[in-house]
Amino acid sequence: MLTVFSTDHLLRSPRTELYGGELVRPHESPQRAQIVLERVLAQRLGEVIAPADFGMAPLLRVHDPEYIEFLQQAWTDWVAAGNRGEAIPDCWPARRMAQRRPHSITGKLGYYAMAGESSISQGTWEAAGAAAAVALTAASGIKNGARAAFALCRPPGHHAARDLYGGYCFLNNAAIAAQYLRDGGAARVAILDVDFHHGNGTQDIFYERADVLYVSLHGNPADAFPYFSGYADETGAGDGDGFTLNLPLPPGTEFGVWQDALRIALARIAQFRADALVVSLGVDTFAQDPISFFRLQSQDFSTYGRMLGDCALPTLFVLEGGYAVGEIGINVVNVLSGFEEAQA
Ligand code: OKP
Ligand code: ZN
Repeated sequence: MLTVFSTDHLLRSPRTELYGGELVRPHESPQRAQIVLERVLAQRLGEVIAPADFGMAPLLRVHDPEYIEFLQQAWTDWVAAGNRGEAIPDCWPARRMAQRRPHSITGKLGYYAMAGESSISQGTWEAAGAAAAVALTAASGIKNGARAAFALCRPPGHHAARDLYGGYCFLNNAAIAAQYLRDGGAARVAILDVDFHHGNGTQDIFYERADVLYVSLHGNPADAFPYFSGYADETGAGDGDGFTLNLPLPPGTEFGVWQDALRIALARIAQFRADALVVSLGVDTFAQDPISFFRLQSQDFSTYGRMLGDCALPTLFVLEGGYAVGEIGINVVNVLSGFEEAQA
């Protein structure tokens, strides 16, 4: 399987994450990608290439132009305003308040943030742009007939909506890739989100569309981030009614129960007759993940990788979460190797 990787992910290296009432070292760290890359190489998964340049057009198919401008300018504006720490919002357009875009950078941070943990620091925009290019390059492999490709990208993307960042995400890499596949001729694209967290951004981007199916297994939002998205009764709207499927699962969920939910997800994807599958591949379902509450073991990632391979669809894997850094490489590559075994 082809892997696409860019060292430009290193440009996203903030010092802080707002966590438990403290500013801690971020869970979403550069080390994550380096460890996944090492495992890809050690297991000889296949060729590793750098991304091509796709320009801004494919980003603007998914994201709001003013939001993109905000991301490009945020760090500069934050520093110019005299702030000494990293850029964190502290005021949001909550219920009954004006939903307007302020001039102030602090106001803009609140306007565009769906959560407050993710500090913006120097290089964040450049790294997010490189992650999207990684996803697009891997998607172009699928478009050109590859059976599978792996976008080894960070920062992740599935919490980023058309005009929202947060949950460690800035550009929605999987959504940008799915839209690129649609624009390249795939009539129907399915997105399967196996990250522990609900992909509120991906769901929102395609919520009113019947051409991109969004299916997610995740920690019940009543108990888990992002708290305000991912309930089972969110099923799509308008033309997209019935084209979102959320399968929230409770604290302590073991692989057997998770696998039953995956079977339901894969049945819906088969019924949809997708031309291509995009997997939002987060391995924070792992039992030892520091911020999640499922109980998958490393061998379970191989088992479900084989189940994905059995779907026999052109499949693009896009890296999302996974914060048990010691095992992130093993768990990610177990999914990809399981997929390839089923193909064999
Ligand atoms: C990003 B991805 C837990 C706080 C969680 C944000 C989590 C973002 C996850 N107490 N804060 O979906 O892996
Ligand atoms: Zn996650």
